[in-house]
Amino acid sequence: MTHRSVPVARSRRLAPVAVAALLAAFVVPVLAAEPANAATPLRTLAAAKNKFIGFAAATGPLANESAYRTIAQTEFSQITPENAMKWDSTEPSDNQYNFSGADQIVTFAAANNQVVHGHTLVWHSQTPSWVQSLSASAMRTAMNDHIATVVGHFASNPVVQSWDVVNEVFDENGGYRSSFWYNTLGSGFIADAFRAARAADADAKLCINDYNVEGINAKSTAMYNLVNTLKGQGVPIDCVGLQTHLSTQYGFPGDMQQNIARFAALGVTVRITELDIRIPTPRTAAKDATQAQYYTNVVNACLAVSACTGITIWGFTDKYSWVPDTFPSEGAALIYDENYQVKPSYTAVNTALGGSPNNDTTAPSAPSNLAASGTTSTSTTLSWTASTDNVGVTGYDILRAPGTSGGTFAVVGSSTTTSFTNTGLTAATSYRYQVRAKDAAGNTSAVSNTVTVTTSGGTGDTTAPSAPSNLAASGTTASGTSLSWTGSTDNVGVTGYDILRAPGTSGGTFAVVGTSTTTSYADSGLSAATSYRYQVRAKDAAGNVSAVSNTVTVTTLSGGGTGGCSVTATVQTSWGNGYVMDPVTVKNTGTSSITGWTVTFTLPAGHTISGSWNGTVTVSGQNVTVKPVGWNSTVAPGASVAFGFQVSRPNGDTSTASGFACTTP
Ligand code: G2I
Repeated sequence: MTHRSVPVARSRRLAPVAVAALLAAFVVPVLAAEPANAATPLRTLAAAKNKFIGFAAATGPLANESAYRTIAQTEFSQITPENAMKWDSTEPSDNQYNFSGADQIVTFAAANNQVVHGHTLVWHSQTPSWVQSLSASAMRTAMNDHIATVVGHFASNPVVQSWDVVNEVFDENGGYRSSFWYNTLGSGFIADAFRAARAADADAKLCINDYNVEGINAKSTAMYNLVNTLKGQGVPIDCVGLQTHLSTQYGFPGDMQQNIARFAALGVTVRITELDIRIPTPRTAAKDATQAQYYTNVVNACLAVSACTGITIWGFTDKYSWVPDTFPSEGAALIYDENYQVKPSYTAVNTALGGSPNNDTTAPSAPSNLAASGTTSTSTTLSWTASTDNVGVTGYDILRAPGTSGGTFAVVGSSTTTSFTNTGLTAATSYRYQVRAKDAAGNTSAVSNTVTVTTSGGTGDTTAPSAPSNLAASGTTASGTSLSWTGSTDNVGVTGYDILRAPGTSGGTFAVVGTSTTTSYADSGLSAATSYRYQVRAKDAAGNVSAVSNTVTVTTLSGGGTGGCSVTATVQTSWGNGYVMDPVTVKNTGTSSITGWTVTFTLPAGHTISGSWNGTVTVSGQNVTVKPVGWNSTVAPGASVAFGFQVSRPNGDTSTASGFACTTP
């Protein structure tokens, strides 16, 4: 059977559904025609745009959780096995194949009219050690056998339509990754793998897949050049996968659409293969909004180029995501939360695909079990059981009325979690609280039960806060340092911290040098190349003072020397009408740390910058100025940081940017 038969089979299966929907429109009274849940499934919207929308499936929840299965089949038209088709799953020992997880996913997809993208045949990760230590000829044989058997297992199944043949073969600078594949077989393993996959399945679409290749940069340009070369050599390569593991802290790759378009111009299709957008946890409404905008941008970039065939989200629920395991303080990268409730990022994807989930008029359920705890003379902490909603709860209003009866409830705060601490209360006073939920469309729920709180007397407290702990220093310069610590707890609430400092590494006296109402403090005006010791202690409203924290010793950097910098620019790769300069290395040539640097250079006439990374670029005529992006601003004496950029130039012009100079503030 060929893969081409699938769209035919699918449209045959869909036809009766469309007819039923049409009939329903005639028999249902007009006012009730719009269902309460106005969110059209993503797969319906994507199909209307001629794109697939998929997710990476984990075998455990797919087998065991009905909430997971329901979303998987309702919202998505495509599945990529997150781990089940990797080498360590399919061939853990030489010639011992196991397709249990892979078959489970393909069976689920077939039952739900979905297609499967195989991931991944040749990768340096999740490949058993027996493969990694083979000789060159044995490794080549093992690779060809593996591809023939795994691709062959699904070749006659129309559900499995495409494969990631090679995965992550480049390093960040656009060189080949120094993997055991490359180190043993040279770069020829890539073409060999594609030929073996084509031999095993004449119809499957064969892809190369990588991360950090969403925008135009040195790595995506290397991928572009390789695809171009392979096509020229007649190697069977059909598609490029942009993994798209983004983080809101690094900015959105604004040239993503342009990058997709340049691959399309090579005659390959492009897939967004592993989309997730992580944020620093915990979630807030503002971070959710930024993330939603990134999801919108990715969908729009794919919609804008017809050769972009669709988008696979790497999971769909924050309950199962690789992100927190790899980036411990980041996560919440997906479009459903841990409780399978849609997030603003879901609404963003749905809207970008042409849906109108915000036409929703269904209010969330009322929050329940509102309770107060930890009440002091000035504050109380509320918690409640979450509401549910058809398009997702976006937050809660907290309402308060004075006294134990009468008066009016007014909003005193909001929360995106199911708890809230209300501060600034008056001692020995009663208040009533309620909460209500809101959804993305602005619908508001009924209020929860009412809870009455009476603050404590506010006098006579003699309990000191606990001592602050984990005091640590960071970002030390020649004249300053930043302290942070774990907060204290207290029966009536911590009001602030004293910061104490003693001279030298021992002896002397600790004296208060500042105060903070947060758990951090920046000390400045220090002497260069000098040691200091710090401690912090907590205070409460009644004036009780805690024991001091641990002591941290800080030695400032040597100063008084000269700060200075040099710049060295390298042409990494060039082609007929463009080139990449990377790395452009900025070195601190002075004897003290520098904060900030400015590189200037000149572009020949007709040259324009088409992409850059790790630098903030401003262009005036042919004069270019580059400053740090933030993290690469401070450079220690003798150390270096680097940035890179890509230039478009007239065909046949072989000149490159020149006149590089570096200055420090
Ligand atoms: O790292 C993110 C992705 C980058 N591109 C290639 C993808 O294949 C990769 O996916 C992740 C999976 O999301 C993780 O689930 O690949 C990881 C492995 O490199 C997967 O993690 C593995 C854990 O490392 C194993 O300990 C665990 O047994 O998942 C396995 C199954 O849960």
